[in-house]
Amino acid sequence: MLLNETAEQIRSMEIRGAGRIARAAAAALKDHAETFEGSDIRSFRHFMGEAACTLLATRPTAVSLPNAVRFVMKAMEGAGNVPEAQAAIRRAADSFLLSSKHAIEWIGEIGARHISDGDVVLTHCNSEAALACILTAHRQGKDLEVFATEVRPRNQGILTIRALNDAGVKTNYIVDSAVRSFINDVDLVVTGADAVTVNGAVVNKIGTSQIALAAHEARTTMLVAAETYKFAPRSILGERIEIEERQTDEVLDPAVAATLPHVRVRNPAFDVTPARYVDEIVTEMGAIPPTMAYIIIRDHLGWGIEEFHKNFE
Ligand code: RUB
Repeated sequence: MLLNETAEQIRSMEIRGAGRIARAAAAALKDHAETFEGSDIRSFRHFMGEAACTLLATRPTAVSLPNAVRFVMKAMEGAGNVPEAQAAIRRAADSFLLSSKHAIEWIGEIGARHISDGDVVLTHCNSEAALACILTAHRQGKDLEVFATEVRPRNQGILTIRALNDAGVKTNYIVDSAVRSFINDVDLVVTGADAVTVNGAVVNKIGTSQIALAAHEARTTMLVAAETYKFAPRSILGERIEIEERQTDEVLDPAVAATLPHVRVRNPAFDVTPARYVDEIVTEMGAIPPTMAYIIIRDHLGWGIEEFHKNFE
């Protein structure tokens, strides 16, 4: 697929969810590299650099996107000519796609161990990683019941209930505001993440922080399922995660909005759940307390402060 098409599909949310966005970007860079005609390595680097910028400009919040782009682009650093650089990009993209697939499988296995026979699990939005935990537990023969939220305004909950229904999981579909009414019937909340910052805060679909708060009040366990490439390296410099604010017509019909001149519609797509409301983050490296985020960023992703010093020099 052409790079611009992938970028448009991410922008329009035809491709959505942090993991899928990252994989689509890695695959797009790989395909794009093959379309280069010429033999000048500097032109090739420029060609790929522009592609990377196009992908990075699609949606601002999911850190999996810059992490995937950086992983693929970094691979060509040592290449001396175009065929070498193309091969390096191909290898890096394939390796990212494979490790992302394995990460989801591992998260499913580890997350499923947190789910017991007879448990009631609540999930929010449509997260591959969170669903992997639930569906793995279901495949292991555990008798589960799920509460899945609607996820206003884009209704990603429909994707979730379809996946659960197709797998034969007993599921309750509720509006977002009904979470607190049902939280005492729930044993475990499992959501995904778009980003995890160095202080263990989790950025995920709008509404996640309210759910975490309700879970905390009810002493219900809150798990976040997230591949390590959702962890935000630049948060160790104090850089904030930008919360995407989407078009207002997703929330209110423009014809109605036009009759309400004093009303401003707000539509943030994500929110931040502080680490203290998250019991564990289930990654492919194991389930960790959110306060261990720095270790993942430094030791696993390889981003100590030294990495930034290089760029300051
Ligand atoms: C998707 C969303 C998901 C995370 C994790 O938001 O918030 O919970 O991206 O998903 P949107 P996954 O629909 O706006 O992209 O586990 O699939 O990466």
